Formats: sequence, structure tokens, C-alpha cells
Amino acid sequence: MNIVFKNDFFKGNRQKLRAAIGNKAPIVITASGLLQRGADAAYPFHQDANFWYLTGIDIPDVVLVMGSKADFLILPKRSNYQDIFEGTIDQNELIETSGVTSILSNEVGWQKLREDLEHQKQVATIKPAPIYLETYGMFTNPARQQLLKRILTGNRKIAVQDISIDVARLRMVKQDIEVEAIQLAIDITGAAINKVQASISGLTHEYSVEAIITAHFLDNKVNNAWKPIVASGHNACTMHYNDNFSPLLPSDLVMIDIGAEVSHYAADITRTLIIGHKPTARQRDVYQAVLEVQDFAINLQKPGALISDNEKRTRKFMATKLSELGLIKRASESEISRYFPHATSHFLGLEPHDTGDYGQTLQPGVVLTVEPGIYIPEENIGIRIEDDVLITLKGNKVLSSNLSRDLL
Ligand SMILES: [Mn+2]
Repeated sequence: MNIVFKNDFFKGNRQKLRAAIGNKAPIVITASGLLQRGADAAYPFHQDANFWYLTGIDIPDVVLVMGSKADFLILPKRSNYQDIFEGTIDQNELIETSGVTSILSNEVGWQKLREDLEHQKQVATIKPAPIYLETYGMFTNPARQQLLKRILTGNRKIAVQDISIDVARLRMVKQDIEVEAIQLAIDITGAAINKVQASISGLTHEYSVEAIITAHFLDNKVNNAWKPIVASGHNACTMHYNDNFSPLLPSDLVMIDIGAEVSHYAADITRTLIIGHKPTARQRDVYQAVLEVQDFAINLQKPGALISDNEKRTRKFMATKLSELGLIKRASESEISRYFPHATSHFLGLEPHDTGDYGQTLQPGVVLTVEPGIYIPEENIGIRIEDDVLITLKGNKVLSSNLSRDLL
């Protein structure tokens, strides 16, 4: 299942971006490139979300130029090997998808761009990420770095304007069709969780849950937006656990954090289920606490509110719950984060952790998650409940409200 994005959407996004940056500097944006996994194998290609948002194109290494006179796309250099093994690029399809009518070869396109840049004082692009991100321990895609290098080779003196925040602010406020795609992703994700819930007592391993989810997504012709997190018992206390090889033990809880991806837009939902038995009183109490924190946090999401203020208030409320559960004595951040180590909310859209401006107040059209959790490794309890919330004119709408939050 998918939602068709016509080229009006991408044209509109380009116009909005032009208006937002407030000058006429050429805007040059690159697609992601393929990354080598080993020998002649690449990691699965994932398009740069900003590039997709402005063009709808899913091909590596294409460059979008919103020039001082006209917009055009520059095709990547292609080898015979690529043409034979991956097929040729259909230029008419690129025009139809993006609404950009001028498609140029690598050589002609770059010559045209260089000639334009020679007469410009400024060029706008999305800043390259650092080569390595220390916090996450990962290398970044070098496509933007390469693009910038090539731009500067043509004109060493040109000033580079980083428009990351402008694109982020546009992407943060969803248009109706984007909400439609997210809603469909949520509905498919919810149905997958219901399937798991219905058969959980007969399942033996975490991967049995993953298999049901993935089969349901494929039946609907969509993919996982990330490898499902199916974390039972103690595993649920490791935030990004997704080995999914542990057995499901009766009377353990299992946390399922998944999302389907529909037409590039992700859902992000977490439910925590009990395996095989009735929950213990303690499991029920912790679950109830997370539910109450989630209700509290959802009520805070409305136009004019700041995510950071909502976070502070939610953590304060969480502290009272953690103290009622006998887990903490003082409401200090270090005590709270022992049992609730992550943030309550993030933006949701083209990326599960979507881009946006966390410094701006919430406004209608913003979609974000609300996902408090309590993790107690010493008791084999990890509980998170996550729903997806759309900010509306008057408050918010929980897009995943059809999916039950009952433990049993
Ligand atoms: Mn999430």
C-alpha cells in the first residue's frame, strides 16, 4: 500500500524552500550515494530525506540545482556495469516524478552549474555531516562532502550558506498528504501488533514476533522502517536491542518497538505485552505508571508548547511515579534517568527520528511521538508505550489511538 505523491508536492516544497531562505543564491542539494558493504556489494540504498522531499527521486548521486535562472537535475556518471546490472535511468520518469523539466548529463550539468557559480557570491546547500559521529559511533554518507568539494573547486571564493535548518523547519510541519502517509503506516503497524497480541501465547522466540510483523508488512507491500525491536524480559532494558534471538519466557514482558514505512514515511509505535500468563501485581503497577505518564505527556502537546518544557514537566511527573514505585527517593535528573534514560518525544516523518527545529514551539501539522518508559533491569522489567501524535489547531490528535494500550 502506498500514497502517491504527485510532483506538485515536490514543486511546492522547492518553492517554499526558495521563499524561506530569502535570497536568490543557487541552491544545490545532492542525493545520498551507495555505500560499499564489501567487494561488489552495497548496503541497501536509502535516499537522503531532504533530497527526496525536494524531488521525489530515489536514485543515488543525482544533484538538484535550483539555479538563478532555472531548476535542473544533474545525473550521476554511470558505468556500463551499472546500466547492465541495475538498468538505465529513465529520464522521462525523473521529469514526471520531480516536476523538474531539465535533466542534464553529469558533464553538461556540472559545466552549466560551474558557469553559474562563477558569477555568484553565494551558494546554498545542506551542510555536510562530519565524517564520523562520535556519539553514535558511525561513519556518515560522504555525498554532501563530495558535493561541497566539487562546488568549491569551481569557485574557491564562493560563500556557502547552510540551509539545513530551513529544510528542517519545512519538513517539521506536515502537509495533509504527509499525514495521510504517516496514518497509513500507523494503521498497518497497529494491525501487525494486534496480530502479535492474538498469537503471543503460542510464540517461542522474539524472532517469531519479528516474523509475524515483517510478514504483515510485506503482505501490505511495505517494509520495516527499521529492524523491529522485540525485547523480552531483561533485553527490554537495552534501548536499541534487536538481536531478537532470545526465547519468550512465560510471565516475562515483551516490548515491541516497530514502524512500517509507507511512501517514505514512518510510523513509530511501541507496545509492551505479557507472555503467556497474567501479569504480576508489580508488572501491572509499573505498566500503569507508564500509562499515566504517557497520558500526562500527551496532554501537554499543543500549539505554542515547547518540547523542552513538555519534557521537563513529564520528567517531574515521572519522578512522582518512580517514587510511588519505590524506585527513587529524590526527584533529581540522575535518579530519574536511571529508570527513564531517554527523551519522551521526537519528531516523526521521513525519518523515524525526524528532523525539525526543537527550539520552535509546536504548531499544527507537527507529528511527534510520546513514549515514556520505565526500565528496571534488576526486576527484568522494561516497559515503554509509544504513540504518534499530530498537533492540531486546538490541541492534538493521537494518530495511533485505535491501538489498545491494555496490558491484558
Ligand atoms: Mn520512537
